[in-house]
Amino acid sequence: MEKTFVLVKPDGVQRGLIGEILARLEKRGLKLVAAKFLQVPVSLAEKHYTVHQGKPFYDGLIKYITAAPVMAMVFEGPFAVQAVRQTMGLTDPLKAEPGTIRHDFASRISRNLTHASDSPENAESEISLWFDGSEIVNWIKADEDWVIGDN
Ligand code: FUP
Repeated sequence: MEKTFVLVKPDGVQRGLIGEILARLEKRGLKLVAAKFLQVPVSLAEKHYTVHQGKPFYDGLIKYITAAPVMAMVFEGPFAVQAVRQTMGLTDPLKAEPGTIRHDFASRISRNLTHASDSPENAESEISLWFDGSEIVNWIKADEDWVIGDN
């Protein structure tokens, strides 16, 4: 089953939106398989955002993501990467569709509340960057067949 990495960024934590964001993903039928609350060290932030190194917004991005605690999570489900990205909405909240988290709670790209992996390959590398294998919990959710079952 596909896994994806999700961060509630410092603005989401400071604004008390961890529960709201988690609830939307849970209600969508995604299964939480790992979670931790942490203050991100600069070294981890730099590894996570290595593709953006050298871009004009890079220094500000590192400052933002390390400024206050984040909630890091792994969700699992069929097409989890696509499903989570859809629930988050486009990176720029002004372009995100109504009903998405970024549309409903944000208005600036620099304070867009969440991160979610953009491909299954990046999900795998982000999950192993942020979590030890032993922190991923393999469990069966009671309603699984009714939410994601095949016919
Ligand atoms: P996403 O895949 O949605 O995490 O978005 P990107 O990897 O394109 O960008 C990562 C983060 O950089 C965004 F969440 C916000 C920030 N960013 C800016 O601040 N300005 C930009 O022009 C692009 C991205």
